[in-house]
Amino acid sequence: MKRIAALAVASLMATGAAAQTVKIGVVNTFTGPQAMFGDMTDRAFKLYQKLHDKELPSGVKLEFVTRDDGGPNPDKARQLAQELVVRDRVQILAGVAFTPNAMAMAPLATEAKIPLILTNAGTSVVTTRSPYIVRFSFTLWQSCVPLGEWAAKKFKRAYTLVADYAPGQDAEVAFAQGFKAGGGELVGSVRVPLQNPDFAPYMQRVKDAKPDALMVFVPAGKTSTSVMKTFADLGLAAAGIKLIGPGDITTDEELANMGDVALGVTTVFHYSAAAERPANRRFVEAWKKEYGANATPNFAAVAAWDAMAAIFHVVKEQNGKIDSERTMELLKGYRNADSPRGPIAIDPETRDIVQNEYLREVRRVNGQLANVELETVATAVKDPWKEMQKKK
Ligand code: VNL
Repeated sequence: MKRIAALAVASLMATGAAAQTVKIGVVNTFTGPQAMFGDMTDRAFKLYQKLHDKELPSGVKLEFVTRDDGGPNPDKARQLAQELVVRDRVQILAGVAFTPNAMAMAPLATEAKIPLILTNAGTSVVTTRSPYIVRFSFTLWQSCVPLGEWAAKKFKRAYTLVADYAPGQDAEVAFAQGFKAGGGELVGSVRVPLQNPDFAPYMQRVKDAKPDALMVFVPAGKTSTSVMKTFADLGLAAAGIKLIGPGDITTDEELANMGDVALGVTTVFHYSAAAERPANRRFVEAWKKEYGANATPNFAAVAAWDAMAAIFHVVKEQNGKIDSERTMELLKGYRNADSPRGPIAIDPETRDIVQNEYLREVRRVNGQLANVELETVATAVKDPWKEMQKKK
């Protein structure tokens, strides 16, 4: 062991100004109904690097070691993260679509003192599980409180249907809080299995209750499309029930697969590929140039894009010699006034993202379905759940 270390040092010295490689371990979902998360994140990481590579200090390189957790599977995620840290000696961990996986990785980040940069996992509590976690995605509380407040102005009676795990529970509780505060009446709420759900019996129950609106949260991807289809097939739209939710249910890349049933669905979210901000136009244009005219980045892509910009920042500031404490210090003060989603910042106190929330409606734009931003319903939103905990 000692001899190997000595050899390594000798060979570094022999090459003079040694090339500095920063190793980043990625755990994400590349297979199953939520495979788009891995794909979007990977594409965003690669595109950012390609366009910004020259900004890295000379001799500094980023190396990615990427692993598929296969979906909501905390044991697998923990094991992969452990291998990345112990065997591959990564200096930063990134990615993670599913909350239970991020929760399982948190103690490892703490023990190994390795920053874990989340590009999805949106349950509020996640960032409290390790001082080494920083989140570049969103929380369900950020979108669902303003969604509930907006819905209360439009609808008297609402029903909620959420995937039965942590972020679904956050969405349900946050929406109820906003909706009831605005004077709305919640007539029912149902939680559906996370894996392989058949939405039909639940949708039938909702239809029978005759609410004005149905708020849905499910993990974004193919599952969003099956919700949309069942909603239409069982005649809820025809019965005059309005479908609303956080943007996961109208995830940009699935709109074409959903078809006209998605028209008019209203959501609150922090990112739409259709947003007119110049930074977003440039981002979407670069994406299409790289991945084809039919490729559309979504919220997972923008989270990874912004996370990579932050990784570049910490690598540049440290000249490629990554120290975990210094990295966390830099990430805590991180801000970007010009993200494709608008201004973002990391709250130094909670290490969670601060961002705007937009009210959007699915409309046809130039022949294609798009999440058209109608208004900014909340600016510079800190995670409302954490703000509430502080007051307790
Ligand atoms: C989560 C949140 C997962 C939103 C999602 O899809 C999503 C999570 C995998 O925190 O687990 O769209």
